[in-house]
Amino acid sequence: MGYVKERFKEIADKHAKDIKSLIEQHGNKKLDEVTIAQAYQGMRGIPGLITETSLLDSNEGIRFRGFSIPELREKLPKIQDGNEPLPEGLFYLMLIGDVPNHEDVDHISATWARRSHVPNHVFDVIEALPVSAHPMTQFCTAILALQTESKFVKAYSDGISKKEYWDYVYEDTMTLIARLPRVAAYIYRRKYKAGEHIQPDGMLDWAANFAHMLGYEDESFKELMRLYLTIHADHEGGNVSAHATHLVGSALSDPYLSFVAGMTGLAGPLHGLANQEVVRWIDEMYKELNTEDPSKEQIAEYIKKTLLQGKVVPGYGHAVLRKTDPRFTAQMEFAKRHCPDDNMIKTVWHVYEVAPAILEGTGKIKNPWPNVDAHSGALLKHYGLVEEDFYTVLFGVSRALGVLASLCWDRALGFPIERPKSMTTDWIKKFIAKGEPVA
Ligand code: HAX
Repeated sequence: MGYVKERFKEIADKHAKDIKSLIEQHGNKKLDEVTIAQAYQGMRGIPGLITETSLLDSNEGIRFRGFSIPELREKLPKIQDGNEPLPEGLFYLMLIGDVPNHEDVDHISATWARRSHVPNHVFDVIEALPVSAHPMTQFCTAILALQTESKFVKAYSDGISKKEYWDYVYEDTMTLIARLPRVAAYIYRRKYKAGEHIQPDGMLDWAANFAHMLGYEDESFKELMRLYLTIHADHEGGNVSAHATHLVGSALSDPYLSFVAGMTGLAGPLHGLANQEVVRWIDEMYKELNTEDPSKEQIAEYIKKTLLQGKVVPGYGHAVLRKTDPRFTAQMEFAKRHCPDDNMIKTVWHVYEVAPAILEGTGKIKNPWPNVDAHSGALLKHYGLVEEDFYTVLFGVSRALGVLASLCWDRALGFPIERPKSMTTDWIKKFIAKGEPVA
């Protein structure tokens, strides 16, 4: 057993004991009341999930194990002379709860490099799809094909004890994360680079190797990938990709099956597909206005037109956040340092100057500020990764870190199958009439 795994087990056992006594002493204490509106409107704000890896504050944004994104950029290990955190370090932090040192990060990097070999049948499965299939469809299919390697499935059918579930979920997690960049890069090169694939470079860190396999050797693009794969990793437990992974995992579906559920959710335009939609929206604006340098007035008119057409302005709004997403700000800072003169990036900043007031003016949009997806596409375009259909796959590779670290915790803590109560509208009406729950 690697020492990170041993450390995880030790911490998880202690935490499980804490939770047991917490439930014994305070299990009947109420967290909140649920309203009828919440039941109908996407369960907003109902505190009903435990996710240890990160916590979202509606004003401050995400904190991973208590650390904000600016703090992570400062504290997590970097490569020599690098400025951006290594995603391996964030994974360690989410799993163990402490900031890792260089040795911890090297240990994870080496484990992932060692396990990164993707079996041939996975490529065959991808090849069986038409090249025109959306990259997220290819990605999800490939994850299912990888599932033949699940150690959890084998151990479960061999009849392991409940106490051992975490062990095999951990093993599957490490192998799956190790293989995702290879699979994602394969899909990219297949779809957009005539199938000219690039072999992995085992000397590089996880993010840099991913950039290399995609075909981007620019050092600052590798830095962008380290930042990108860190900041997209987790956003507490209620978002669609995290919640879906957790829910499916609660049925003891293995990490591959659980993660693919998260990814099919991430592929929705109100969630992870928004990064693709932002770039398309800007491109359409350029085309319609016949300029790639629209004024703020022109952008404002275009936003109003989008709203009048009954469409969403992609990259703006959030179910929980009520201020500018710090993940947007981190990308803006990166762009200011590396590519402040890029045209589309300047448009993103101009949209940021005018959109919030217009969105707020509608009186119904609860958060008029940009989310993570408002910025990422323009940065990727700057480095030549112009194929926006692929952006959600990048998001998915990153999201694996958070949702799979959480899945390890779910099994280590012995969380049961998830099964909230649902009602019919008829039940709700009877409840309103009687003022108390009805049979
Ligand atoms: N443009 C236009 N209308 C918007 C809007 C936007 N950016 N954001 C919210 N609204 C609308 C909603 O559609 C809703 O309209 P109806 O009452 O007519 O149905 C109303 O404002 C109230 O919505 P809300 O309570 O403010 O927002 P929700 O919690 O329901 O939805 C969303 C949150 C992120 C889905 C929403 O803001 C949205 O659709 N944004 C655009 C798509 C986007 O950027 N998604 C990515 C979010 C971040 C993420 O998960 N990344 O992966």
